Amino acid sequence: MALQAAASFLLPSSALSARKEGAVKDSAFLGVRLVDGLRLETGSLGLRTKRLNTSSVAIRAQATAVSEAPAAPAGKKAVRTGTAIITGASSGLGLATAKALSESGKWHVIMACRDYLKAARAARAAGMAKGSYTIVHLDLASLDSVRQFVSNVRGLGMPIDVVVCNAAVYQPTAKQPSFTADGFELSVGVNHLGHFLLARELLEDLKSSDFPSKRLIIVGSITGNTNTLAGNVPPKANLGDLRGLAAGLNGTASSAMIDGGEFDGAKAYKDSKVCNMLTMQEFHRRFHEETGVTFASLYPGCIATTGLFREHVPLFRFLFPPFQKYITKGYVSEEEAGKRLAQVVSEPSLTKSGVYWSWNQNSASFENQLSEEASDTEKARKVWELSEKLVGLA
Ligand code: NDP
Ligand code: PMR
Repeated sequence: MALQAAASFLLPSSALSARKEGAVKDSAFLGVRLVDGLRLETGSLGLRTKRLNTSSVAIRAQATAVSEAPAAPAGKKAVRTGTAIITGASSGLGLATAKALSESGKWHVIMACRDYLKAARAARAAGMAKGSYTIVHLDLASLDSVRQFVSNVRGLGMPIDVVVCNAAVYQPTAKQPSFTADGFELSVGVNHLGHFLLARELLEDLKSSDFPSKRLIIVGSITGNTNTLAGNVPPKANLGDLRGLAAGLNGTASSAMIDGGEFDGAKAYKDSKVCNMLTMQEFHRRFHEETGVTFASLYPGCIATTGLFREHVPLFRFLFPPFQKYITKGYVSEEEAGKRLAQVVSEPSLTKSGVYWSWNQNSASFENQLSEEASDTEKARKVWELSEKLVGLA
């Protein structure tokens, strides 16, 4: 009952009309299994110092030295400070994870953000120690920016031990698609294609890292998984036969949607999350053995208060947190979610590759099952090959 009452407030009107028209079966709501779901620091990192091109406005500086990792017990080899790149670290989950890692004293965080000033203010407001992070400009809505970022980060001369593809946009109320600089529909362009190029480029750097556990993490979500109640809230993720992706998602010569259908911002986001989870597994199959890199994805819980919902209607933003707290009980705070993602970055117990991590009500991590589509190996291969073409790698 409570779920049904909430549905009328929380569901997008398109979804409600779809229900009325019978396009969505009631069983989709009730008959499915509920699854719980940059001046540059050098010395203490043991880095070579490189002279940076000061004309580049893309790299900005944080001063002072990086805190040392705690001394290792006698007989054990000291582990150096790790370096983790986190995209979209200026708010929400990315910021909370950057804070958790920075506070551990064991990590230097490269905050890969599109808005330098916002990221700088956010890091300061979160109380992150000055020397524990570096902000480097990255706009995932531009493949040129992704390539420039890779070059700038390499210019820092730091090792790259962990990469977290976290940034995302969600446009549930958009009537028309918007596009990246390269002409891809924005949600899939930023959430998937920008990250795909970034991850492919940085794989070499991860491979050459001497860190005990190097990792590439791509944030997924329950809402892209149709084996869950949340994943059955319309519009449901569905990549179809990938005809829209194959045609370039440009909304003119082709559809802006991966499946070739009519534009729907909420579905585009969920489709992008399916691509994120498929990409993680394809990386695992192609590169885990050869590189020793751990590839992982996760659903951190419903962080109902983040900026992800900034484009949603005010009533949704008002009701969503209490709905998730008291009705679905899927809510987690930004702080808790940040600790979860920080575990996937650094916990020795979460070294297994190819895993989609979730947490139970006691906040214990477990290996979760992906939906049929999000674990379809043939689809993963096709998404990989089409994405390669779109970002200019094939
Ligand atoms: P936020 O909106 O708080 O964070 C998103 C981040 O992505 C922001 O830092 C934003 O930058 C950045 N970003 C957006 N567009 C670009 C771009 N073009 N280039 C670079 N950075 C960009 O949302 P969340 O913290 O909730 O989302 C983080 C991740 O968690 C996403 O992958 C999301 O799918 C996932 N997730 C979230 C859930 C939730 O309940 N909130 C649940 C499951 C998964 P800026 O600050 O400049 O806007
Ligand atoms: Mg959902 C256990 C049930 C559950 C969980 C864990 C989520 C998570 N949601 C659940 C159930 C429901 N939601 C139900 C029953 C409804 C109908 C009332 C519902 C509705 C709903 C809407 C309209 N939920 C939403 C929306 C959004 O716009 C959010 C979204 O899809 O963003 C893409 C969302 C979410 N619900 C979640 C989570 C984690 C989200 C947002 C984030 C995401 O996947 O990144």
